[in-house]
Amino acid sequence: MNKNDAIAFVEPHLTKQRFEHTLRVASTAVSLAKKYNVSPEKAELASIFHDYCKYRAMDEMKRIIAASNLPKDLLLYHHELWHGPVASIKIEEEFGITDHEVKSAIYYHTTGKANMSKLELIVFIADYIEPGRSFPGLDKVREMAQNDLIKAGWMVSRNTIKYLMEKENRIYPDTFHAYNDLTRLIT
Ligand code: DGI
Ligand code: FE
Ligand code: FE
Ligand code: FE
Repeated sequence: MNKNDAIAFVEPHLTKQRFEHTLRVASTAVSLAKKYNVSPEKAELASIFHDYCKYRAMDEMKRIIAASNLPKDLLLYHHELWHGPVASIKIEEEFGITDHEVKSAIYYHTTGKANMSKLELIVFIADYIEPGRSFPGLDKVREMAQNDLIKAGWMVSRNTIKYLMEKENRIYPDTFHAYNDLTRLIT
């Protein structure tokens, strides 16, 4: 699928702000992809669709999780964790996107996971550092993303867990698996 078609499919499902976030994630991911020898086309496609299901009704997402081979334990955690896995299913059903690397980068963009590919890391990081985001410590992650993809991914993972613990939120196992695996790789 080409970029313009993908954008046209996604835009009506998002708010203006979320759509603009999506375009910024895509350009951030493409530039990281070029830097780290990953397919820029795959990085762009995954980024354009990463938040495709962000605003689906909770009932619809629940139904898709129940009826597909997605892990049922997702339903025991916050619904914010559902939109990536659900999008990975929907884009194949609706648009025939079967590329496993692209689908997986979309699937895991919120939590990460153990053994992330470069493409998965790029979408995970680009979602966090795109130029519209601002929070303390972000510039350090932006700088690291230019030097070391693994270390930058580790920083995203660590910051996310710190933030969730500060808010006393529950943390999905894949979120910890990402952190543990990346910590192993950087030490
Ligand atoms: O969709 P975006 O806002 O662009 O970003 P995202 O999909 O990466 O993250 C959405 C939210 O999910 C973000 O506030 C962090 C949160 N999150 C990530 N891992 C976990 C989590 N929330 C809970 N409750 N548990 C997690 O393990
Ligand atoms: Fe998201
Ligand atoms: Fe994210
Ligand atoms: Fe996003």
